[in-house]
Amino acid sequence: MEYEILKPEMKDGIAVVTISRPKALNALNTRFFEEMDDYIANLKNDNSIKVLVITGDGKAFVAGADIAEMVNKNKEEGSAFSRLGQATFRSLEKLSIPVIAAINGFALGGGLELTMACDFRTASTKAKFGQPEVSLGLIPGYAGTQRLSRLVGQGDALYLLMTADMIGADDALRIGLVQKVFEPEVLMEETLKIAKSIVSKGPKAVKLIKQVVRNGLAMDFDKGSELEAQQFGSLFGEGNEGKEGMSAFLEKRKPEWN
Ligand code: DAK
Repeated sequence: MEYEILKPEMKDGIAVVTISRPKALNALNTRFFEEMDDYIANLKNDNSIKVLVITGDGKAFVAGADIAEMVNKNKEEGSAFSRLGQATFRSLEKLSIPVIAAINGFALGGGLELTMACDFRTASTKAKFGQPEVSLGLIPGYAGTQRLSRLVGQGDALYLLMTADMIGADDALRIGLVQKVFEPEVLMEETLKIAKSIVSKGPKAVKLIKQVVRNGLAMDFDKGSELEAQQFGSLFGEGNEGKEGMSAFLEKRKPEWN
């Protein structure tokens, strides 16, 4: 599929996809979701990619779902748009590799929800965050109510959702909405350093971390711990990643991952 909105790049096991529709502050429209579905499907078949970074072009990461496209939809069309977006966000979240949002500017509404479907977030000091849906007489529709409250806790989530206030990168860092903040000119460079550091780690272990943390959160503590124990064990034994990593440490050499 030819992309009009996505700008994909790949280097050294890291895929970077830039959302580029700057005239509408990269607002999410049907075309975006179709392209993203295609992009995710291709990534799933590409074992050379170990980490995905998503960023935005211009002054926004994504300023929300496309209000101009949504405004004239009837109920059926609104539901179809909703299902399309929800499915895309779920398949992004279910990718086995780590996904990092590098938030260069506005991350509002559906844009903030997109970052929350990623595994963690880095941000420029110029980034702005908010869930302004209530200003439009809406509520978030891409699981923003669920993911935000799980990420930052009930009080900060309800504050952001009820007031529609926009917060800056420092506040986002303080409440745990983003994990690192960088000056705008080094955001990508620093984010790629983090991605490279992950690429150097045991690839199976990295994928298991994602699987155990994400699946474990949907379980009670004991079941989650049992899942951890099972997957911990799967890394042991001849030919397995844990064996290689621990042997390399003891032999004072770099591990050679398969
Ligand atoms: N959609 C469409 N166009 C947008 C847009 C958006 N979300 N945000 C900005 N634009 C367009 C503006 O209309 C403007 O277009 P022109 O007038 O130049 O043609 C252009 O981008 C530049 O924007 P501004 O001129 O407004 O730029 P400023 O720097 O002055 O302001 C701003 C930046 C981000 C503060 C402002 O643009 C703004 O407030 N934008 C709207 C932000 C917003 O409300 N976002 C949330 C959208 S609602 C659901 C699923 C999802 C959702 C709901 C339900 N279901 C599954 C049920 C999600 C809803 C949303 O995300």
